Amino acid sequence: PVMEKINTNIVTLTRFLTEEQIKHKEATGDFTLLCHALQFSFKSIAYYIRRATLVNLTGLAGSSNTTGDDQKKLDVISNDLFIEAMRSSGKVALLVSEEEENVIYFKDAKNARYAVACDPIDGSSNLDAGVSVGTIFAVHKLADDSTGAHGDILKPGTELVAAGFTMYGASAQLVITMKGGTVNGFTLDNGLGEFILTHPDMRIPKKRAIYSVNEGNSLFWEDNVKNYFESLKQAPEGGKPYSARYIGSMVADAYRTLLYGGIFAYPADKKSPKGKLRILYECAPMAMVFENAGGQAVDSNMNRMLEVVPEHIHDKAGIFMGSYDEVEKVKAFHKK
Ligand code: AHM
Ligand code: MG
Repeated sequence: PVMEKINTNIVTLTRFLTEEQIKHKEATGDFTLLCHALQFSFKSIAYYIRRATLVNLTGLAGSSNTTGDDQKKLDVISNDLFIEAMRSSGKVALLVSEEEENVIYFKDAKNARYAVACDPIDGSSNLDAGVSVGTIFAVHKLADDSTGAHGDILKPGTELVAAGFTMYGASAQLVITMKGGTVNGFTLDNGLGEFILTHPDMRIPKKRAIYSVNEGNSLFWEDNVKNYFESLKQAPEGGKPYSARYIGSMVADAYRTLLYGGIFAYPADKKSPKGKLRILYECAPMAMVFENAGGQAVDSNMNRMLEVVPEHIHDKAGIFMGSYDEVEKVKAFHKK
């Protein structure tokens, strides 16, 4: 009989984090603990999303179910789960969430050295249709003399110590990168309850004929943006024009772009002169992932996305990110 070959030497996220910590002699273990708290929040959000339709979690918060209990929309639950995980880790001094107007300060976390920004459920307009959504996160270190202040999070992406995102799709995927490091992809094995390293050292293909943008906004695009996307639809001699792929969840469009290559964009336009996506917990962490995987990310002014500094925590930017060569093409069109 043919026996299934079982890999007994799997690298779980827990093992990966432990090995990373050992590599850094100066590490105190605080960052590892913070990552464990992140890991737990991803697992629990993934769990609730899987059960969403079954336990009546879809729909709007604030409405009541048949027994009169308040229903909690997944957005709210995920935000609460994330905040609680960060608070209870004791390692986070402050948190910015897309779902919270103001910065949350964890005053009880006395020796906390980190500041975190997150979008607990990105792509939530897709939730009720069961289309992939995910969590985006970005981790900064506090300034040496700081106990946690606004300025610890209003920093450029170049200062990030770690960033990444999850995508809750056919399986839950986690993509994570650390400062100056590689990009690693994990898949949640539901049976084991562990994230398994399935995509070590992810590298984005140098180019690929796929573009991902909400073309419904093209009426409002500036000419250079229009011209760039129009150029992708011109078939070269004997060749094919680009394929269009747009899910409308940044995490899912980004994950595909990371694996297959191509371009993802949400440009600033005449209707939204500052773009739609948020710098701290959407643009910067994605830019860090894409750069560390060998790709590029720029804003609508063609500035390196990681160097953009927000003035306010929920500030937005236009974004183009993807394969190295594709972003070069975008830049060339903006010089014309
Ligand atoms: P959200 O954080 O409220 O879910 O909004 C962000 C989402 C991104 O995931 C996605 O790239 C974009 O909004 C889609 O916007 P649009 O529907 O305008 O194409
Ligand atoms: Mg979002």
